[in-house]
Amino acid sequence: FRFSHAICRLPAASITHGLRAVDTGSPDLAVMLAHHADYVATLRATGAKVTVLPALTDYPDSVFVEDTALCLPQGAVIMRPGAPTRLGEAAEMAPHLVALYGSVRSIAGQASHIEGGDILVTETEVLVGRSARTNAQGIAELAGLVADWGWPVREVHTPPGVLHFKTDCSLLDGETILSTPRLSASGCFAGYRVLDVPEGEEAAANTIRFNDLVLTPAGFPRTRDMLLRAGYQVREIGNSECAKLDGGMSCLSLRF
Ligand code: CIR
Repeated sequence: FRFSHAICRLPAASITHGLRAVDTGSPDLAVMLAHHADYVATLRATGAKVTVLPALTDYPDSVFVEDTALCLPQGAVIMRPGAPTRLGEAAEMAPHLVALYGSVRSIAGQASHIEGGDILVTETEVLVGRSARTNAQGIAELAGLVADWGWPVREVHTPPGVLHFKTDCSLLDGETILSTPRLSASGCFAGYRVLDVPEGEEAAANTIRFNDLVLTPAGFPRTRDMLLRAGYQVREIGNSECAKLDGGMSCLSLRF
């Protein structure tokens, strides 16, 4: 959870065509841009260098950069998104990661699909949730690519009907995970300290610990108060527009 860099991408006007499980209305670009600027400023306030890439009109969901790559201290792995409309976003990200890391590895198997939103990196392991976007082949290929960097990969399950594994959980520090009760009940976090978000605030489970701060979506006061009581420094960021597209705090950046 200590990072020196982040990469974000501005949302494009085509964001109104972004993927969503349930249509709850069109996202408002101006409001999303204001939330995005607040998000970027908050990451920068921790001292990190934050690169903001230009909008990509051809890819409505490209503001959700997290799904395009996995960034580890030793190197980056370019993903193969399972959503056909998002496949091309990975290649758009690759040169930026090559510039920062020197080289990158890539998920290349035609049958392999994996999105960064399904991957939670703790201090000791990489957890990958199988989901509608991430399959066994993608997970197996990732495991092979990061083994010589010393990272064990453990396959877990994304709850049914939930977009990504990390829609329902986040790392708060070296040993603590914030989770929805429906995910933690699966037992996948045995050995970690787990804080469950209160019932009715499931959407607050997608937070990020970024250096000294925990960025949470605004509008979930019981989760905020629980985190404050646990001693975390919390910053609430507006997420109303990204939420219409099933996006949250983690989706908006690559962190390394
Ligand atoms: C999608 O369905 O792919 C986007 N509308 C939302 C992606 C959210 N990304 C993430 O959770 N990492």
